[in-house]
Amino acid sequence: MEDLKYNEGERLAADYIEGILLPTPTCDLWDQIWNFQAKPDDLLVSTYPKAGTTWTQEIVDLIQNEGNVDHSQRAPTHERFPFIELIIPPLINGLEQANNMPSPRTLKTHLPIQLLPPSFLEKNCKIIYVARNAKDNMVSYYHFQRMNRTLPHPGTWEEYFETFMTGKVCWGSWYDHVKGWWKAKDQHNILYLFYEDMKKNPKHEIKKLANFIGKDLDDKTLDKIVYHTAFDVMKKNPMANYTSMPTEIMNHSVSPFMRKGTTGDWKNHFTVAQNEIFDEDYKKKMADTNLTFQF
Ligand code: PPS
Repeated sequence: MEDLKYNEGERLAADYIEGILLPTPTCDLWDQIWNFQAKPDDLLVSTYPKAGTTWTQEIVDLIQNEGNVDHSQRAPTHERFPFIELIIPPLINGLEQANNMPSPRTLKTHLPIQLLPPSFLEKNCKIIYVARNAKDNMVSYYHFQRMNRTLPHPGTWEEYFETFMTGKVCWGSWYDHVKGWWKAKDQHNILYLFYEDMKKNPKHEIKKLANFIGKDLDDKTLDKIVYHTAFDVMKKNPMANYTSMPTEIMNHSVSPFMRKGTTGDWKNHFTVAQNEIFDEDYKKKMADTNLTFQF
């Protein structure tokens, strides 16, 4: 495998596309990404980074396979589901992967709704959006930026707390992302789910996903999917835990991709003062939506 085009200790740079920070190689191919041609039978898993994408992808794969666990072992997550705007030269080109994949395709994106390639909505593709409460999402993203060299270094937790709240992270503001997709869900073919609901009642949410995908699964298959997509099982699954990524990209010894997989870990990171500042700011930023979260 060729070396990444940056040196030990360095990170990929990031730039802005319409005010949204994205890794520079993604910005460099932006015209091609924007003009991506979705097909009517594409299924898209869309999330803000660290909201439960990988978990949802594994569930979706097992629903599509009707619980065939061996089939879900055919390749690592990032090969089974092209991540359309992920460009890490020369290792990964999600756009090419998607274009070369036979239909029906299941794709991944973290793009905010306004940057979604228009063909997805024009072709009325089914889209699954998963949202996670901002505090846990922030904590998870912080640890991910520590271990992932294709994203900017997060700095200290105190610094990151500000960076996240001001939306100066890759893929932009959490607040705008979840609100934008929430607004879009009523006009398009979008199933909007929550990480916290999936944690509380996985079988119920898996059933919702199966219905949306158009699969009628029996109870035994649903139970099998619940088991194989539980955090502890996925953490040990080399095809789902991102350990197959080159260490130049993800260094699991800094922080594992499958880190905690819980709701409420923010309480181990936020100080009382930070929590007050956060809540105050959150109220203002979320005043214009009826979207609510469980913390
Ligand atoms: S990414 O890089 O944006 O695709 O990351 P993403 O998959 O969205 O989010 C990673 C977080 O999801 C947790 N995770 C899970 N939680 C519960 N159950 C299962 N099966 C599961 N699989 C992954 C993962 O641990 C990350 O959250 P944190 O809080 O960091 O542990």
